[in-house]
Parts: sequence; structure tokens; C-alpha cells
Amino acid sequence: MKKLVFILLVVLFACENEKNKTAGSYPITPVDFTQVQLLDGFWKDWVTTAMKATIPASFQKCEETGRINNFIYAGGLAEGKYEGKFGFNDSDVYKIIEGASYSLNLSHDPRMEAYLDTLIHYIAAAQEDDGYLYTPWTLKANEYNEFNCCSYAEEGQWVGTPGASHEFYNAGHMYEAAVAHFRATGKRSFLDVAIKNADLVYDVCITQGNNYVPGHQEIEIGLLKLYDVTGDKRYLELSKHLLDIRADHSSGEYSQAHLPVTEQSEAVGHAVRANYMYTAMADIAAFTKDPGYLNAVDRLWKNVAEKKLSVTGGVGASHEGEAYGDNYELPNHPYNETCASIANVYWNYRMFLLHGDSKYFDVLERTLYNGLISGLSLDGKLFFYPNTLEHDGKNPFNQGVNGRSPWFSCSCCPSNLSRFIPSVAGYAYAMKDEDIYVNLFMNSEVAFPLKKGTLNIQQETAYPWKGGIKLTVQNEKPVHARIRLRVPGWAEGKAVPSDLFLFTQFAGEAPAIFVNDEKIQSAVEDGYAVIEGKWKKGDMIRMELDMEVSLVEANRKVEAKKGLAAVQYGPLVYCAEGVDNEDLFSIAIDPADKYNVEYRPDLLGGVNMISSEGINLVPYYSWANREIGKMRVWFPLEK
Ligand code: FUB
Ligand code: ZN
Repeated sequence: MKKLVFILLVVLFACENEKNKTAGSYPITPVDFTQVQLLDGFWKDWVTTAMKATIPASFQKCEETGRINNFIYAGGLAEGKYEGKFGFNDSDVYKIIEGASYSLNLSHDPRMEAYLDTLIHYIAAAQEDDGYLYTPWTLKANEYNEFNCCSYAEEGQWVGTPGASHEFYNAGHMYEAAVAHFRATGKRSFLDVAIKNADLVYDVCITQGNNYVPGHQEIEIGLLKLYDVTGDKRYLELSKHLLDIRADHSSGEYSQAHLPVTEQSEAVGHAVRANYMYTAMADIAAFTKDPGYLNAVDRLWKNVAEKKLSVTGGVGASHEGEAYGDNYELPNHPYNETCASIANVYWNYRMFLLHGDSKYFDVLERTLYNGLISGLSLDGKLFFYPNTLEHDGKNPFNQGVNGRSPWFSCSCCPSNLSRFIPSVAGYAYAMKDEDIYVNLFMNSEVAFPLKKGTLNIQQETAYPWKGGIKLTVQNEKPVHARIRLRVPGWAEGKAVPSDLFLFTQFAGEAPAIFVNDEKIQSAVEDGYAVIEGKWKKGDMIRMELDMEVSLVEANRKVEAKKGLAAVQYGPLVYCAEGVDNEDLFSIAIDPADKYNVEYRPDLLGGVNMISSEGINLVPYYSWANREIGKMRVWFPLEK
């Protein structure tokens, strides 16, 4: 009953605000995480781990490291000084609240809901009367603490050092968290704090005409989510304004301020900043229909897909400045920050919503199954910040740690995983009129509210271990729809939607589609098998993808990958670890090698192990969960 009242409130609020909206939207409509119910399987396991382990452990770290106290002190609820090394510590709390809100949707947890209420009480207290909310600034009146951190005067009250300030960045994460909390609970407590802050930022930047350039992009995304939930066009205007004025040249390529955003063609600079910016630019392209924005994100996407993507879907290869490297600069020890992978998913998802082409999901899926979940240990409590593709077993490459770490002084990646993983079901489906898109394969139930009735579908699959995907229609009343079932590029012998990586040999059979057990020849449009029908309870659509072990080689222009090959199975990139292989660094791969694929329920939470005579491989994402030893993704190829 309580949940029903919340849902009614959310719907009423949304309807009221729809009236204010006059701007455009994406041609394709997302199917929100609230409309998808995950069922037991690969992704439910990850989400449950995030809910039960990652989120509570991360909140605990926030408590231990003063991140929660900072709100309490700034709100005058107790006395104390700002704790922490970075001005953006507030954002970790916001991100974990965002993740906890998504997880409340999956499973009702009154204790967690009450804990969030307490945190929101502290956050609201820390908000200054005019709406300003950035605890390092509010607490600056106190003398500097033992960390002598982040020189608050440079960080806050509207942009100190160009390219460095995080007050807008923190605000963006606050807005995203507040919207997620409102959507999950129907409560306005956090949303009202966010709105008050956004109204202040609007006043300062637009009404007063201050050209403040955010030091780290993020607020642009948060404002667009606020716009989406409130329908208040000022937030859209402000988001676009902050992008339009970005080219102040002061911090150059590092923070993508070197050129007007609509003139950028190459992904450069700090990779998380860049990918958050491209994400917001895609939103602006959709909401304003500005062709300059659309053309720019298209060019930038092409640049990354053709020249700057790791085989694991990670981006930001350069350790210097946590940045995108040059074209074709894809070293075997890339930086590939976990946050940059998460942002790559956000960006590619929006590119799909703009264009409806499955190639964006080919990149998204590659990132998701490889360079993103690699950042989280199987028990959900240890993290990688950079995601290397090779390890000698000794180098403390993970921010000074040799192996996974429970936290970092700059802990953006753990909190980003806390928010991303519980939202994953929101990426699986989308719709446009009578077209429904099945983009990711995960056991789930989903409802598509079509004009002439609701289409309810249950998806069953053992992906990524097996290639069968079954959709069963559950609605009693027949409803007409075109089901667009994504045929992954890898299943058609295309490693990526460019010539950056190629399968050396691809032996897989063509994907097969069945409707009610009868094999059909369906048209494939933009990478989707299109299956049209009037669907009623019990109807069944099945896709069989032939999962074969394939070798991947990089484009010859990638110096670091000359003569090397990686191993892929379905969407998964594999690696070899020292624990399964003696003398790992003398192993070479012969293209004629035959592989055995065996599902091992006892290993790494249940994985397919791939073996040939000379090598044993496990999914890349699962490495460093048994011991911290040698690891490699790319192997010399015997010719
Ligand atoms: O600056 C905030 C976050 O900290 C960035 O997005 C990460 O790359 C890390 O530097
Ligand atoms: Zn990070």
C-alpha cells in the first residue's frame, strides 16, 4: 500500500511536470530500472553483492573517513573540522545514496531507507540558507585540518583553479542521487535540497551572468536528470550554458576546455571528465536537437571506437592526467580508470537512445562485462581504480597497492560502482512506439506500456556462459509490437564496430531465431533482429548465439599490440593468471590451438574456464580474486 502511494505521488508529480516541458527528448525511450525486475542469474548476483556488500561497506568507509561527519559539522549538528584529502569527498556519499536508492527498488529494505533518511537530514542541514552546499567551503572558516587539504578557497564559491574545482561536480552527483532517491521512494526530502541548490546555481550563472566553468564535468548530467524529473526548462538551459561556455582555454585539453565543445572531434584529456561531458552532450543533442551537439558527439564516438578503446572497453589509457592517450595509443598497462568505464557506458547508452543502432551496445556490452566489473571484487568489498591488462605480480599499480583495495583516499571508483551496479537492469530494454528493444541479456521481467496495451516479457538466459536467450510473453491480452532483439556484433564475427580490433578466425555459426520453436528468417536492421507480431501469453522468441573461442588482434597501427592476440568468448575477454599457469610470460598462442570450454561452478563464483594444451584462461573481470599474481590479456601469437 505504502509503495502504491509512492508510485501515485511519483506519477502525479511527473504528469504535472510534463506540462512544463516543451523541449524535445530522445527518439528512443529508456525503460527505467524501476520497470525491470531482475531474476536470479549473473546480473542479479552482481546487484545483490553490491546491495549486501559494496554499498554497506562503502557507507562504512564514508563514516570512518569523516565523509558523513563533514555534513554533520557543516550543518552545525556537531562541532568539527573538515576531514579528508579532497574537496569532492561529499560526492562519494551522494553516489552511494544513488546506488542505495536503485537497490531499494530491487528489494525493500526499511533499515536502508531509514539510514538514507538520516543521511539526507545531515545533507539538508549542511545546505546553506541560499542553497549552497559544498562542505569543504562551508567548513573553511575553521582553521585547516591536519591534511591541509584541497585549499578550499581555490576549490569553492564558484570555481577557484580552472579545471580543478569540484563544487559543480559535487552538485551534479547530488542531483543524480536526489532524483534516484525520489524515483525509488517517492520522497521529496533530497529532491528539494537538490532543487534549491540548482536554483542557486541558475541564479549565479544565468541571472547574474557569471561565466563559471566547472572544473570537472558532471553537473551537466545531474541538471538534465533534474530537468527530466521536474520538467523545469531552466535546468536544461543551465546545463547547455555550462557546456557552451566551456572553451575558456584556461585548463586546456585536460578538462576539455581547449575548443568549443561543438568543435571537438578527438577524445582528449582526463577520461572521466571527457566521458561525462560527452554523456551530457548527447543529452543536449536529444533535448535541444542542436545539430552542432549531435555532430560533435558522433565525431567523438567515432574517434574513440576507431582509435582509443581498449579490448576490454576501458578508455583513458594514459597514466599521466588519467587521460585519453593519442590515437592508437593502447598500451598493455593502460590506466583505464573504473570510473571512465562507467562513464563510457553512460555515454554509449545515450548514443543508442539517439540513433537506435546496436553498435553502441556492442561497445557498452564490451565495457560492462570486462573493463567495468573488473573494478569490483567478487565479494563486492575490494576495488581496482586503474584496470591494467598485464601484471607482473609485484607492481603496486592500484594507487600504491599491489592488488585490490578496500578504499582509496580518492575513492571515486568504489562509490561509482556502488551507484552503477544496482542500476544495471535499466540498460537492458528500451522502446519507441510499438518497437521494443532487447539490448542486454539478463534474467528479468519487464513491462512495456505500449499505446494499445502492456507487453510483459520474461527473459531467461545463461549469458555470458551460454548463448541461448529466451523471451516468453506473459500478458493475457494480445498486443502488437515489433521486438528488436540485439544481435551482438561479436556473434557475427565483428569484434568492435570499427577496424580497431578484428577476430583472427571466427568459426561461430550465424545467430538463429525461433518463434514458438519455429526457425524464422528475420530482417536485421541496425544490428537488431526485427520480429513483428501480435503477442499473447505463452508466445516464445528464442535466439541462439554460437559462443566460440575467438582470437582478437588489434589494428596494425597499435604499436603495443603488434604480434599479440587476446582471447574472447561471447562478450567476455579472457586473461591468464599465474595461479592457473606456470611461466605465464613465456606462453604463446598458436592460432591452430583447440580450446576446451568448461563451466566450473566452484571457480570464481561460477565461470567458464577456457583451456588449451598450454594455457588456462578465466574471464578478465574475475582476475585477482584468488591471489595477487601475474596476469596477462595479450599473448604473443605464433605465426
Ligand atoms: O576528480 C574526481 C574524480 O577523482 C575523477 O573523476 C577521477 O578521475 C579522480 O581523479
Ligand atoms: Zn574513479
